[in-house]
Amino acid sequence: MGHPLPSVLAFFTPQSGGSPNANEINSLYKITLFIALVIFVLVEGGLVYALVKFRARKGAVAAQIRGNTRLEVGWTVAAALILVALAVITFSKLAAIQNPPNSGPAGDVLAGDHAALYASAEPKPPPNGKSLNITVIGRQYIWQYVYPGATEPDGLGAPYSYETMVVPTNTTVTLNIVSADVVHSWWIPQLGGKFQAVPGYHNYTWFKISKPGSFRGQCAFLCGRGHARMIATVKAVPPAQFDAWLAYQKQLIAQANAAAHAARAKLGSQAGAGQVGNP
Ligand SMILES: [Cu+2]
Repeated sequence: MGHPLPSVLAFFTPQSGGSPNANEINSLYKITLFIALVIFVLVEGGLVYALVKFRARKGAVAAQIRGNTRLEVGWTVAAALILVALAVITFSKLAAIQNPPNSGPAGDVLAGDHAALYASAEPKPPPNGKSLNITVIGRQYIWQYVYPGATEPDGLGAPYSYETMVVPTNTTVTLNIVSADVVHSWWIPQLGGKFQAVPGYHNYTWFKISKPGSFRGQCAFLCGRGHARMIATVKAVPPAQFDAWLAYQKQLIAQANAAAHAARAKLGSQAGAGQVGNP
């Protein structure tokens, strides 16, 4: 970071660098910012020039000009052309922002076939239909992530984690964002745009991280007293490490469930002061 310009520019532009969609949003923002800057300098430059050149002088009489058809048509057409150019550039970038690409060749094997899940037109699967699909559940006041690997037909028994989402590198990760209570907003700035978690609705987005690393974010929608604590981290690790982590997570959940089951059984068999017998 020798040159000061990149850091100044980074201050005024969206965060990116974690995922292709975030990078496309960033470059689109920079193109628009650059065009707007050129127009700003031209307009303000003309204004300052006129202020200085035609400032009030003793005895000077201002010229009275009524209309100039060529000038008026000129700036209307020029403004329209700039808008058309911006629209064309935006639409040409939109596909790369919205549509997830395929996983890389070194992607995770757990990136399964989700074609069946995408019967509705809304969520966009990668071209080959394979992605690691994670359900993001917003709840007051913590993010929960449910990974593939349900052991029961109703979707129960799947491994999950809180606050930190672990994902494999080189793998297209699609997110199904839902809420268990009120509206929350999922946002990891370096991985792309914001998506709201709305009770009763599903929102979909994706990211693909090439190198191991951590990306921090926070709930971006005031959701109650604990909103400020509702942080989120996406941690990308090599696929083999992810598989090992997921297996360990499954084991921890199974152990905790077994312990809870045993404690419940023990409580049920005890007759003590706290025991209330059925009449
Ligand atoms: Cu919140």
